[in-house]
Amino acid sequence: MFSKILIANRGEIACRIIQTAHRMGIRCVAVYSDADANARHVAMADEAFHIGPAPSSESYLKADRIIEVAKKSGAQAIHPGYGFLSENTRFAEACETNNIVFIGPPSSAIAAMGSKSAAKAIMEKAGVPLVPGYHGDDQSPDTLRKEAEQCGFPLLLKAVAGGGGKGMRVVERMEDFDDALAAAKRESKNAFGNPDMLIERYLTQPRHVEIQVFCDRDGHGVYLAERDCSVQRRHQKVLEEAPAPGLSEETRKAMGEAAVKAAQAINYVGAGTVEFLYDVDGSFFFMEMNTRLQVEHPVTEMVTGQDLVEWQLKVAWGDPLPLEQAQVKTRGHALEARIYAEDPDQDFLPATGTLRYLSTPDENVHVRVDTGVTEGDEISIHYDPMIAKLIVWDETRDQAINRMVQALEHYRIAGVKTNIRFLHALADAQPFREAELTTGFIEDHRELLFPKSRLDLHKGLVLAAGFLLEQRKSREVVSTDPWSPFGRQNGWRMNSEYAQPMHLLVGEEVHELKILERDDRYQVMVGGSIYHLNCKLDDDSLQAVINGHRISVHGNLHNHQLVLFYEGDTFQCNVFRETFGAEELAGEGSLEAPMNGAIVAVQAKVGDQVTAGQTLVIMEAMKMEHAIKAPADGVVTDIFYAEGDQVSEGAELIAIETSDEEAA
Ligand code: MV4
Repeated sequence: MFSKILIANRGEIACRIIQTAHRMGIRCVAVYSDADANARHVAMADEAFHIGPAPSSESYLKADRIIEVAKKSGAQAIHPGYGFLSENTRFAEACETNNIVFIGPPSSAIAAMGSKSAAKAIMEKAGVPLVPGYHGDDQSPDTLRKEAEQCGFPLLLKAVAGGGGKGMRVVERMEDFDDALAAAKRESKNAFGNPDMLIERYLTQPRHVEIQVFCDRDGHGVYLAERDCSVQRRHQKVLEEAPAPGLSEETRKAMGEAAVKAAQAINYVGAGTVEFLYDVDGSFFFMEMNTRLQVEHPVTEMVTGQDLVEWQLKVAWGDPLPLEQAQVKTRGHALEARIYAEDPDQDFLPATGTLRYLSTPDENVHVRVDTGVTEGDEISIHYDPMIAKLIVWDETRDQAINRMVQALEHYRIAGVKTNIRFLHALADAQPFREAELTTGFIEDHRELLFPKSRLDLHKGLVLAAGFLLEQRKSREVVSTDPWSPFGRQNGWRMNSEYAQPMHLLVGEEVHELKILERDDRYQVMVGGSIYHLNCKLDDDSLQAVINGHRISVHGNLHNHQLVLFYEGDTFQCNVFRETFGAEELAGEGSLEAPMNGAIVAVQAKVGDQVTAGQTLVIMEAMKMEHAIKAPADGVVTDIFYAEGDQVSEGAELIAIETSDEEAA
């Protein structure tokens, strides 16, 4: 077996590969860009080499540099993961030329699947079912028109050079054909540099069912069941599962055997995926073959009990396949949800930022988390916005769905927008439970997938108040005399009729709460209602009883922004500074901007002697003003911004030399 391999990738897949390699006693070399110097995959590897700036075109796609690192480090093989160089024939060839094993298929197999029409011709010859249509070289409009007539309508024009749904066009009637053809050719020429088209009968309600195949160097092939990846958004998979619900044993076998034939037809070696369109009547048709390990491979691992990365390493080393077809068994049901940094409410716009709070569900036989990030990491614009894959397993699909819903509720992220709430709604949606799996699922069920908040406004505000009050209490015990009922600051007294006001900003609106505390219970008045609140905070976990209903939430307070996590949903608010005393909120005493915002006023000049607590700069963010105050007596030595400037969270606004420093 290899003793040292290089992983030419980053993020969760690099971590995933390192994990198996280490379990097998193989040393791992990582590569990283400027943006990933402190990334998890670098920390996990035995050694790591810097390969360039953050953009992948200057780092993870630099084939020559990566091969150089492999040689320098003595790695015997390169695992490309998925994406980046995984399906790059020249890279696979370059590995071969440099006597480094490419952990993937021969470059010829990658090349064979590069053109849709060539792939279809190979599959036709191998006896793999194809969607009826035309995939010939003759691209004259007359021939295409004739073929269209023969194919029937509706039909689909697909770019020969396309992939992932790009360059496709549905044509409903012959009258529309010429215009559609011209437009599709133009588009494909622009997008792929190749205007050639193929014609297929258009299946209106297909499912995406794919077979995991494996071949060894002796030409033996097996299939490891199938995955249903029908739930997609703009050709991005969202939820995947294994096995495909409702697939008969006969179809599974026929599809599996067709997939192995497809792989063998191109002398495949290693892990591959053959994608099929699966029609309502149980028929299936070859769509394309992916010549790499796929993102969604864990669901196959969960139902087969096999480690596909281990299989890849063994096959690349030249070992025979670990199992024969008859030994491949599946058990139970697995689901995978892709957790993305994106905003479902803004048409899934990719989100960036710092994962300032990250708490994941416990892993066990039912729950697996594949991720490449840890708390404090940055989700940047440079790479795919996937934060993690959440994979669950149970004996039945219905139980697996329950596991997924529960695990999503235990996945808590603050600092970056995510699709967790959307995934929760999706997994929990009745049509999904009923396995109504079509490629149009998300479009067809929008009303179910963007539900209203699971916490109504008042409950959210009351819980927020409870969290803030309890957190403050837990901090005060340390700093003040716990025996004195009047030892607390800000005019807050226990056992009095004095109602503490609190102002919380939700969206654009400020809500005033009035809070009475008596015998460790609270009465919270908000919007004319009174809530009886009893709560206990343990670290970030709040157990609250509101009017006799016990609810548990988790919370994270950062720079006045409070996020509560409840049943896969979040409730967010901003805490007005005057709600609490000056010392109590994080960031106080710092001369950094507590959040992104604008400078409203600068109230000091360089050289000014200032005293502790004196306001130096006023910022505005999210409709609130924030005073940046001197943490101690001192002299202003520098001012970095002026009135009207926009500043980012964490930016240093002003520098002072404190009297202490002078003395020292
Ligand atoms: C199709 C089809 C219907 N009929 N081909 C989309 C991606 C590309 N690889 C193939 N795709 C499709 N090909 C015929 N003849 C519908 C799709 C399709 C689709 C397929 C799988 C998963 C999601 C999809 C979403 C839209 C369209």
